Amino acid sequence: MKKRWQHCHAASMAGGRYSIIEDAALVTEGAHIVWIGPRAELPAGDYGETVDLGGAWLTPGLIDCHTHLVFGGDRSAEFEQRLEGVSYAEIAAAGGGIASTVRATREASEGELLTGALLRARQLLREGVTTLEVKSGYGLSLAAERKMLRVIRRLGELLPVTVRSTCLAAHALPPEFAGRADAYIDLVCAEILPQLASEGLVDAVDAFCEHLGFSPAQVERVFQCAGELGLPIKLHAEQLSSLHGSSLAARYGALSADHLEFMDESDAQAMAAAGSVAVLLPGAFYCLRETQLPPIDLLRRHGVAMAIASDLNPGTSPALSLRLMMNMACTLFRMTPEEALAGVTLHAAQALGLGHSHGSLEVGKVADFVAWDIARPAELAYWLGGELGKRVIRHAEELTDV
Ligand code: DI6
Ligand code: FE
Repeated sequence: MKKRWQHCHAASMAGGRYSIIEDAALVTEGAHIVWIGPRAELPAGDYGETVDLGGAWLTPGLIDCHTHLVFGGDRSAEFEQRLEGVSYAEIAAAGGGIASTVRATREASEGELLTGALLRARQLLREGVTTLEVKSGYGLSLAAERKMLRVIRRLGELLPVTVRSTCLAAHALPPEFAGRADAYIDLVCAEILPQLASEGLVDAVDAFCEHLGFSPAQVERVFQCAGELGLPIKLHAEQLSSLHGSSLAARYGALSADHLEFMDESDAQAMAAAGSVAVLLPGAFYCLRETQLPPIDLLRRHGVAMAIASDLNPGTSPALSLRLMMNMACTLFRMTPEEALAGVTLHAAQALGLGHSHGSLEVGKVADFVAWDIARPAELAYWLGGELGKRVIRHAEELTDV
C-alpha cells in the first residue's frame, strides 16, 4: 500500500550531502521510499493513506554506528578513580578497565547480558535511533564472544531497530594469554572468527590498534583473516597514540577507522583514497578528558566522510544519548550542526556498509525517518540531551512504543 506523508520539511541528506526540502512530501510503498520532493510536485494518484506530520522536520532515522552496549558488570567506581587522577592506562594496568568488564561479561548469562543491553539500546531508540551497530569484545574466548554476538542478534529481533553485529575479539588480551598476544591472535584467526562467521553471527570485524591493545602487525593478521572470510573491517585507531592503524585499515579497504584523535595527514590521505569513514567519538574524548582533538580540518580538506557515534561502553563512554554526541561534536570538535546530522545519518550508514539502503531520504531507500517537533534542524545538535517531541517511523510504520 502506498502512503503519503506530508505537511513537513525534510533534511533529506540526498545526493550525499546535507540537503533540505521545504514543504516536502514523501511517499512510501511497503518498507521503502518511492517518492520524495516538494509537496507542490507530488504526482496526483491513489494513496491508500495520508499522514499529516504537523509541520515537523524529517530526518533519516538516526544511526549509532559504534557501540559496545552488551556487557556485564559496572565500572562506575573507575569513574570515581579517574576523577581522583588515576589514568585509564593505569586502571587497565592494575587489572581494571576492559579486563574487569571481560570478567563480568564471562560470568553473566546470556539472559542477564540481554536484559542490560535492552535497557541501554532502548535509551538510544527513544531518541530516534533506527539502526545500531553493536560490538562484541568483552568475551575474548570463542564461547563468550558467541554469547555476546547472540545477544546482539537478539536485540535486532526484539526491538524495532536494524542491528549490525561486529566481532571485536581483538579488543584486549584475555588474562589466560598474558604475554602471548600473538598466540591469542592465532586463536582469533584460526578459530574464533571463522567459527562465529560460519554461525552467521558476524557482519563486520573490528580490532583495537593501540599500545593497550594490539600492534599494527597483529591487526593486519586479523584483517587478512576477515578478508578470507569475506567480512568487511573497521578499526579502533589513533585513540591514545599514533600507530597509523587508520592508514593500515584504509589499505585493507576498511568501512571505517574510529576515534582518530592522533591521526595525521598521511592517515587522512589514505582514508580518503580508500573511501573509509572517520567515525568520531566525542563521548570517549570527553570522559577521558582528552586534549588532543581529532583533526577535523584535515578530514574536511581531504574529503573524508565523518560519522559520529556514542561508543556506548562501560569504561570510556557511558553515553546513552546520540544527540548529546552531536552536541559534543559541535562544541568540543567544532563540527557544524549539519556535519553532526550527516554524521549520525548519511556517513554512519556508510560506516556500516549500509550506504545503499540507509542514511538518507531518497527513492529506493528504506523508509526509516524521524519527524521532529523542532523549528530548525540545528536544534538536534543544540539541546543537551532531554527528549524532543518526535514521531519515529521505521519501515514506513510509525512506532508507538519503544
Ligand atoms: N576504545 C574504547 O573507547 C573502548 N574500547 C576501545 O577499544 C573502551 C572499552 C572499555 O574501556 O571498556
Ligand atoms: Fe569503541
